[in-house]
Amino acid sequence: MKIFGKTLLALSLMGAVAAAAQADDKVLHVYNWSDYIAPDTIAQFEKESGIKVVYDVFDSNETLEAKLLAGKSGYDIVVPSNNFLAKQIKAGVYQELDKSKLSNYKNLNTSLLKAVSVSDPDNKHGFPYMWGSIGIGYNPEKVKAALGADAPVNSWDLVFKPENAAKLKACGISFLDSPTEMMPAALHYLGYKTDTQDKKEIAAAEALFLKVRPSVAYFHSSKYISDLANGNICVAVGYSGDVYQAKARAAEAGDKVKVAYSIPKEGAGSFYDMVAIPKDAENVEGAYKFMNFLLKPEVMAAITNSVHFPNGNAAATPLVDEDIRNDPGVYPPAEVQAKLYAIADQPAPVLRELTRSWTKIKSGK
Ligand code: N2P
Repeated sequence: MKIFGKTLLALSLMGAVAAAAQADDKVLHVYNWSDYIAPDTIAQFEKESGIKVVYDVFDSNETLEAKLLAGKSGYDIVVPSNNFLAKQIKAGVYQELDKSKLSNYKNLNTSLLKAVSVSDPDNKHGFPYMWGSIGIGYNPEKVKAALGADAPVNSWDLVFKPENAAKLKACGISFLDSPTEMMPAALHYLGYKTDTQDKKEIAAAEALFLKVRPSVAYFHSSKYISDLANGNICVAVGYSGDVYQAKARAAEAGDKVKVAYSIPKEGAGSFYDMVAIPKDAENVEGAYKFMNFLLKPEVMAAITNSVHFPNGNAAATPLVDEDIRNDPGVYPPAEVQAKLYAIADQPAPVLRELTRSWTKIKSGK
């Protein structure tokens, strides 16, 4: 009887465990960049798959990385930029993709896959979601009022010349809060390699930032979208699509505020954001279903139409709105692409140096 009782208990425990496992299979935890998906993408996936998505957002690689390296992030799908993916692969964060589960993988842009394979040989751990440039979002009227009709909106001089920054201070300048993306902009402006490991060159970039620091209103990697749209700031160093989203929001709000985007003539940074599955993901099957869903051309085209970033899906391009597809700020032509530099995967000591500088710059001392 006792044995029978124990067996019953064991059986009911097994039942509970099985039910919990089943419940987990019905929930997918996704961690993506903010303002990086169409309004109905998740609802569509939930309807199609019967899987409930818990969708969280971040606005910097540094935030995502802190969660991943701490372990047990709880996420099944994450979207690091490729330079961060590279070091996270080395840290053992990701599982290898079983591409036989991704029937839509063939839709990806093969030259982009090749380009990002520098961070992930043979594209074993992730595929490109969206990419873009890190340029200058601005309010043409306010910038003209501050600096005149010849304001260098197509040059990094706009924010890196202290006299220009000082004149823009009153209408508001914002910078991304990311050493790995902002320090290369200053290094490039100074004529150094963006992946330099030279302490003196990094110190020169730091000094350049410190000179314009008194004119910078804030460092933040997503707030500038609404601030550009409502005229609270006049210049933001930001991600291409985010500036275009600000422009679209301003237009929707009655077109009183104008927003424009420029890829400075000296060149600018580019980023490639990758979809990957952490090793400790709980719903791996769901993650593959979500990935395969994202690989559908119509799904990716709808996301690009909403967030204004080019995607990694070649088959989606003809489905992207013509005015977005033909906008050189969103899809840079070859001669502009040639001037973009990819943000490099720097060794840990250099990253520490960049982060130290960045903390100093932000505190303004
Ligand atoms: C989305 C910004 C993503 C681009 N708002 C930076 N990787």
